Amino acid sequence: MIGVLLMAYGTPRTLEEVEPFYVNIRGGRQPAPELIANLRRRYEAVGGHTPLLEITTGQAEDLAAALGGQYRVFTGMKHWHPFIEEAVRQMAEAGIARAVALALAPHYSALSIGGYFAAIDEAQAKLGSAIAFERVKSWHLQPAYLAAVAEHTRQASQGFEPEVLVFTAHSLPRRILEQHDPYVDQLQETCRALAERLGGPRWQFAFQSAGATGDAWLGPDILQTIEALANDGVQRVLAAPVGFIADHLEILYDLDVQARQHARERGIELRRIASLNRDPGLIAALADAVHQGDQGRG
Ligand code: FEC
Repeated sequence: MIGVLLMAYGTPRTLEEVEPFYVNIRGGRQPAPELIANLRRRYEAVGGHTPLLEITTGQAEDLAAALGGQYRVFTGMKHWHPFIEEAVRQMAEAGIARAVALALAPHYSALSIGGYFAAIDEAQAKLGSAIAFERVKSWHLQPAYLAAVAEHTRQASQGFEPEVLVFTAHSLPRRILEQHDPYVDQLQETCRALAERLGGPRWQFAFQSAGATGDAWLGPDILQTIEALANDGVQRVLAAPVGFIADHLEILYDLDVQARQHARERGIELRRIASLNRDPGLIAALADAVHQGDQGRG
């Protein structure tokens, strides 16, 4: 039996959990009260919590069905329950000796995916387990993932006819550029591959959801991009958040509430493609990534 550790970001289940979740994201440091209040407001605006955990659990079920009986899929979250450590414990208890670790984000950065792998190492050290993990670092060019995003883009374009397609992904502190991190290059590769599949629409790339820290973050930010497009007289923009694969706060608030309102105030109608969530194309891409990881090519 080969284990699969499917990892996602994690989400607070209630408004009371927002503060400790934020503290966890900050590595144990307490954020300022106004930052916590602001984050609570964002969760309140999307109904108090996001469906990320349910979607991740559903993706794990679908992946298990796609992979078949030779594999057993476990789920663990980076920043909230059920934590990666809980999943590693379950894997050890189930007698798993060999496993593939796969994060539910297509593009590698030491600051994002590296953190998922570090959580596995910490869990193994704490639990005294020695599961041999094959780590899938990125899967940003998996054909089934590209095909699914392209299909969602075509569907969202029908009857809307966007003038510009804006691919987005989570921003990260600019210092990753000095560390030869592949994140930005991988994002560009995904965007170019998608533009080719879609037959070359006018497209741009923008970062989103930069954190409220003292760091300089990668840009341009989606809000700046919207302003620049408004100045060019553009009126219909379609966002394709290629760095995310599920409905969660960065999609449901940062794009659907904040960016959409920012666009509306500048005369732009901003729509976005539907998230992949449990799309069979995504599940096929994850299964392909697991098989490649299992063969030591992750
Ligand atoms: O739906 C939910 O409840 C969770 C949505 C969620 C996802 C997500 C994905 C990524 N993040 C990445 C990097 C950072 C960095 C910081 C940071 C901070 C936050 C905060 C919330 C949050 N992130 Fe997140 N992220 C999600 C949610 N993220 C909430 C705290 C408030 C805020 O800054 O907005 C900055 C840490 C700091 O403050 O010190 C860096 C990256 C991804 C995409 C890859 C992945 O999914 O793992 C990169 C989903």
